[in-house]
Amino acid sequence: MTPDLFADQPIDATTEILSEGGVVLRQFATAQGPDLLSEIEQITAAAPLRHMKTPGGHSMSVAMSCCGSWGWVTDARGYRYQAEDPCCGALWPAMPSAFTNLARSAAFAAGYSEFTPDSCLINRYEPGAKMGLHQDKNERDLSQPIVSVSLGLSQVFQFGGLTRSERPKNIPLGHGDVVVWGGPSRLRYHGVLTLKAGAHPLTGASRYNLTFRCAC
Ligand code: MD3
Ligand code: FE
Repeated sequence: MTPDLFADQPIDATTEILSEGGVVLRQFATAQGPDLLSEIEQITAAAPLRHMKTPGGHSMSVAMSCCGSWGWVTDARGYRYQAEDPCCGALWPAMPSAFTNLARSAAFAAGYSEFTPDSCLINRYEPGAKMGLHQDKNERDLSQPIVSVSLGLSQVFQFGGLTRSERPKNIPLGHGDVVVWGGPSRLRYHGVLTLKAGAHPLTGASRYNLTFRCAC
């Protein structure tokens, strides 16, 4: 059976296959929303959300922080993972066990056993923030998937192909939706459209996205 034949077809109440290796687990994290938010608050008290600069000198509209052994950073020197938060030189906060367990169980539900992320990037979008089409390829082991968890306001995710020129599909991601990207989908271009203003009972005017990675 070719998953592509069933693209966009729900295979049960909460699982959608987007592509070979791309699986949406709708509402998989909804029940854990309040716990995840309180972990985010603790992490960002130590490692504040900040608008990093791209190598080209532009300030990103999404505010970012990280936890785990490795954090993703961008500045004039380029994109990379590093063990210290550049804001102050301290190690990034540890990955909470609630994060690790959620990422592992989502990966398992999508067919990847033993997923052990060493990095979690925390993205916070406020109205007007977006992320242009890009590939995630700074990770050492591309055989490992990326697990993404959306919290708060819905935002339209763009799911492209293996080349920048392939026109992306638009997929709304709402509170608690989890997406697992591995196999042939691991290097697909992707981005998110501009967040529209709204009010979410848990996150207010924001959307958070957690991406769990095996970085190093
Ligand atoms: C598809 N974040 O942090 S999550 C990122 O909503 C990033 O914050 C977006 O792209 C966000 O790098 C999208 C969904 C996602 C994450 C990683 C992927 C989709 C992916 C890696 C490969 C293919
Ligand atoms: Fe990405």
